[in-house]
Amino acid sequence: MDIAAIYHRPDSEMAYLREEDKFEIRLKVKHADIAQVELLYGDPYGQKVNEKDEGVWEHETVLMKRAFVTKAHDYFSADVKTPTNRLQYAFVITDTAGEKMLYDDRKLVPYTKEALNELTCFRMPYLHQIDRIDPPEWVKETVWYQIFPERFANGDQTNDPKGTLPWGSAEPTPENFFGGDLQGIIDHLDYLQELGINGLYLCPIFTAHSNHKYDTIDYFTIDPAFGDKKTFKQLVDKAHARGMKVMLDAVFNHLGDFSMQWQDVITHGRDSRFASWFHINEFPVSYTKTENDEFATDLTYEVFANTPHMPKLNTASREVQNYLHEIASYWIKQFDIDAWRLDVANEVDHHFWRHFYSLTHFLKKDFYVVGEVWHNAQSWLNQHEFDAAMNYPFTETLMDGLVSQKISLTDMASRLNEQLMWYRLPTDQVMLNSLDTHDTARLLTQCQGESELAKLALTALFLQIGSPCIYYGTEVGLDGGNDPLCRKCMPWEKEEQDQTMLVFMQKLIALRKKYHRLFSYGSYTFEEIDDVHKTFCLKRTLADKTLRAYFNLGATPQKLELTKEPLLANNWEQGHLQKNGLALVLE
Ligand code: ARE
Ligand code: CA
Repeated sequence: MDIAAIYHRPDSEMAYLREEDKFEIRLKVKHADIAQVELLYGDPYGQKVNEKDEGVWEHETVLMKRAFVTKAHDYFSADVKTPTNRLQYAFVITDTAGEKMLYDDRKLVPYTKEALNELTCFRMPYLHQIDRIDPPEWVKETVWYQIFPERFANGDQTNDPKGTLPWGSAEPTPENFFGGDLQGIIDHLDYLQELGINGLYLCPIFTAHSNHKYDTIDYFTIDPAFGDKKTFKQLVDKAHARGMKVMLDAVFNHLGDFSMQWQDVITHGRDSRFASWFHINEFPVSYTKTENDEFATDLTYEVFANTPHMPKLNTASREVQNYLHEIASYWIKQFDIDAWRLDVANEVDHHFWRHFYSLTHFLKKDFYVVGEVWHNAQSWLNQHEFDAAMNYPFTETLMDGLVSQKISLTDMASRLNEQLMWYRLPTDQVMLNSLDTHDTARLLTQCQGESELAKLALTALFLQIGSPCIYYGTEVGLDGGNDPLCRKCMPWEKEEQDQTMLVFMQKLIALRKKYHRLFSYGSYTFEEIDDVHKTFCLKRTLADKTLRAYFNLGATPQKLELTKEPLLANNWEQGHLQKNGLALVLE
């Protein structure tokens, strides 16, 4: 037995209240090393089984199931119910050679009667419902649509900024404007409803200098180029009337340099009443320009990345906290928004987010907070700071396996399983899963223009545990390279749209919404991975429903006998999956 690989940690994603009365325990071991794991569990105040106070304390025993497998590790899991809310437990581990060990809070030792009598169990002293990670249920049924407001639709030419270009008339640049606005979104809510969308994720809409609005000037007003509060109220009300939730983008890591606060710092230096709002190392604030406007050197103050236009906010300052709390509350109380996406969330302090989380959830119990974190987000998701994260590790793993194919399908499966083990299941179920966003090259461009391949990747996205998010235009075959080229104007002329892709997306979204419980709660298993022919099957099972998705990313047609007509298919003919073939079957 590889004892170095045996790992458990209480009060984490390895031991947590998954539902009110279901406690999940996980154990991590070396892949294929362990034959079985028995979990001993019971009430820490349970009695010894005989009056001489010897022998084992009274406990239950359950066989753990091998829930997830990666190249390096297997994860065993079991659900336990305890009559009291107090819990202690230990593991009896038998490896494939029959070696039997006892693993508890203090030690990993050979299994003997004496060792059993000397158990010092792992403890979950008291299970409090208020501590349970319990994200909003509605997110599990949501299919998100991410909108970059400047480029979705120009519904009101009277608010177009100076120099606005005709819609779609030029490649997007960091500077140009095409007049997109909130009215344009309102005008296309029917289109989005027909697509099946029930969650709108808007990139920033507050007054700011740039076309992306991440350089905020005033968080309390809608950017005049996007409209006004009346239009925004209309948008939210009409979206809600259609059963669509609305998520806004909270840019709290930094302010824009045209903001009143930063202008005051430039004018008054250290005497500014806002000097403590920022991270200023030296007065007067200054920097050295380079040929790239986003990249300054010799900055005397901290910024986002290297851009002098985004001075970093000091969120440890009580004044800044009150200011940002007021903003967060304002848009919930006055406009009834349903969620905040947190920009550069990983660079703002935990103290601030913990208070932000309790404030937003105090105002709206089923509010959804998702942090932009491009890496493992355990330290924010392991406690009440965010409900979820933008799941870029998932994005990059799926794209590396299915699109660039720079990793094998076996490696992709292994990494996806590992990532599901990073968090509690309720957190996995509400992760914001995308294939592309306004910060990455578009899916179709990453697929080298192969819409058939894009469909396979989108199907895998929708099969995943977690809330799928489509970046605007994906459904009609919009392409585009890295930022800013991934922010083209949405094509609204039918002849500019890939109608086959649109029909496929409508079917895929409908399928996701129809079987949302299976996609959220069903088991998740990769079957028949063949790295040579580049085929695999992903199985989702819940109760008596099993959904199997067969993929063929290879060039050679693969024979596939199906007992039923597929719910969704692509390049599947006469019992063969052609190149970029897909068949999704419900058994
Ligand atoms: C400009 C340039 C970009 C350049 C960027 C960063 O145009 O080419 O990559 O600067 O130097 C907004 C605008 C961007 C603008 C930026 C700065 O939308 O067009 O980009 O302001 O002026 C990291 C952060 C992540 C951040 C991305 C951009 O971790 O939080 O960089 N994303 C948010 C928003 C952006 C927004 C900002 C932050 C600023 O979503 O739209 O940018 O408010 C790796 C790393 C990630 C890194 C990622 C992308 O994967 O792991 O940490 O994200 O690359 O660079
Ligand atoms: Ca406009």
